[in-house]
Amino acid sequence: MTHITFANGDKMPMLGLGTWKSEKGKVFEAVKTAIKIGYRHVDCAPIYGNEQEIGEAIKACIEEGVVRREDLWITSKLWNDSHRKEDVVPAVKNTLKDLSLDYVDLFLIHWPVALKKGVYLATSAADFLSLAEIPLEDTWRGMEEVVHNGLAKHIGVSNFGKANLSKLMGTSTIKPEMNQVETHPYFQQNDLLDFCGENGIPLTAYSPLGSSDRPSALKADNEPNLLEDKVIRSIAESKNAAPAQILISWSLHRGVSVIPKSTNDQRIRENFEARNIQLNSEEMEMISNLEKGRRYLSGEFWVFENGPYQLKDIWA
Ligand code: NDP
Ligand code: 1BO
Repeated sequence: MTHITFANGDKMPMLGLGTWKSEKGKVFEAVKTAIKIGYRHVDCAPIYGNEQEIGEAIKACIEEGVVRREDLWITSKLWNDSHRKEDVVPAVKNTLKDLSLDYVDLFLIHWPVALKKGVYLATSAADFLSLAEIPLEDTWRGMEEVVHNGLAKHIGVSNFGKANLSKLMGTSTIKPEMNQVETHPYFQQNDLLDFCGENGIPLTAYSPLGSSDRPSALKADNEPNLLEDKVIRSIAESKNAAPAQILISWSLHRGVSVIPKSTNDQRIRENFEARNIQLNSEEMEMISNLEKGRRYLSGEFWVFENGPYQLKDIWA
C-alpha cells in the first residue's frame, strides 16, 4: 500500500517528509530535494517556524514544472493558542499565507491542549485554558468551517487518544479523518491503531526514528536509541539497508503513514527508498517484540503545578 485513500477518493502518500526542527536556511533545499526525488507529502505546522520557507520551496518546484499543486499532499496544524472556534479559520489563513497556498490537504488539531492567545509554549499554569473553557468539540466546529470554506480538503487531529477522539466522533458532521501520533517499535500504540481502524481513522506516525534532534529539554536521561537497536540493526544488515529504512518500512507494512524528518540530502533519499524494502512476517514479529511502552515526546511540557492538564487526560 503506497497511499491512504480517504472517503471521497483523495489519496495521501503514506511516506512524507517531516519538518519539525528543520532549520530556516536548510528547509528550503530539503523540501526541494525531497520533491525532486519523488516525495509528494510534506508535514508542516506553524509552531515549527518554517512554513514560509517551505512555501517558497513548494512554489519553486511548481514554477520549475517539477510538480503540480494537485500532486502534492500538504498537511499543517492548528496551534494550541487558536482553539477558540472563531480563531481556527484565521489560523489556517495565516498558515496558507506562509505556505503560499490556497488550501492544505489536511489540517490537524495539533494537541488536545489549549493555550491562551499568543502563547507559543507554556511557561506557567497561567498560560493555559482548560478543556472546560474551550471544549475540543468547539474547536472541531471551527475545523469543520475550514473545510466548508475550502481552506483544507480534510481535517483531523494529532496526539489524540481514544477518549478525546470519541468526543469528536459523537457530535461532528465531519468525523476526524486522521490521527497523527508518536509510534515506532518502542511505542506501537496497537490499541489506538485498532480503535482508529475500527472507526475508519488512519494513523500517521511521528518521530518514527526516535526524534534524536529534539531539544535536550524534551529528552529524558538514558533514552534508548531506536536507530541503535540490535534487532533493527541486524535486520538492516541482512538487507544491506539502513536502520532508519527498516523503521520506515515497518510503519508502512503496518498500514501507518510515516513522516521522517531530515534536512540531509542523502538521508532524505535513503528514507524515501525505504518504500522498496520488504519485511517478512518473521521480521515484522521480531520488530513487534521490541515494544517498550516508551514515548520519546512525553507531553510533560503541558503539565504544570495547578495547571489544567495531566498526562492521563492528554493521552486519554
Ligand atoms: P524523527 O524520528 O523523524 O527523527 C529525526 C532525526 O532523525 C533527525 O535528527 C534526523 O537528522 C535523523 N534522521 C533522519 N533520517 C535519518 C536516517 N536515514 N538515518 C539516521 N538518522 C536520520 O523525528 P521527528 O520528531 O522530527 O518526527 C518526524 C516528523 O513528525 C516531525 O518532523 C514533524 O513533522 C512530525 N511530528 C509531529 C508531532 C506532533 O505533535 N504532531 C510531534 C513530533 C513530530 P537529519 O535531519 O540530520 O537527517
Ligand atoms: C511541541 C512539539 C510539537 C511537535 O509537533
